[in-house]
Amino acid sequence: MNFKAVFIFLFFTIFFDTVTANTECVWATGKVLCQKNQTLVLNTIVELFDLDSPQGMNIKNPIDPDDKVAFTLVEEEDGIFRVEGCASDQDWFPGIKNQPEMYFRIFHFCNNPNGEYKYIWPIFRVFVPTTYDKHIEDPIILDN
Ligand SMILES: *[C@@H]1O[C@H](CO)[C@@H](O)[C@H](O)[C@H]1NC(C)=O
Ligand SMILES: [Ca+2]
Repeated sequence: MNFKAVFIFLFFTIFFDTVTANTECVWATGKVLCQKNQTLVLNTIVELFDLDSPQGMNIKNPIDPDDKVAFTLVEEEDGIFRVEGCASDQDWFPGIKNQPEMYFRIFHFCNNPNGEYKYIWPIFRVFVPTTYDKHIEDPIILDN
């Protein structure tokens, strides 16, 4: 057994695991409203994404599409949804945590029977064990 090789292997495994990726999990809950007819919130799909554009915020990166982390279906007319999942982001600078930038993409039928997408900005960085529940108090209005 070559202890030196084992040591070097373990060192690099641990080093790269801790330095190059940062996994965070999200527990999110919220509410969607369709003010013209609340029945139309049924079958809304709420997707949770991790933005992967290098500088975050509202710029899309066409080469490296954002990662879909989780999704859920709105099954009750109250419009309440719950979604959870984990995302992992590259840490570009050793020791500086690059936390995933989370946002919702919603596919809904409030304005159009064929459905349409709505993106909810800005991104948020609220991770387990804290539940991201901003959109319970401040529901997402789907009407255009
Ligand atoms: C609301 O939408 C549902 C589902 O399409 C429909 O059955 C219902 O008649 C609508 N209600 C009103 C008040 O328009
Ligand atoms: Ca990201």
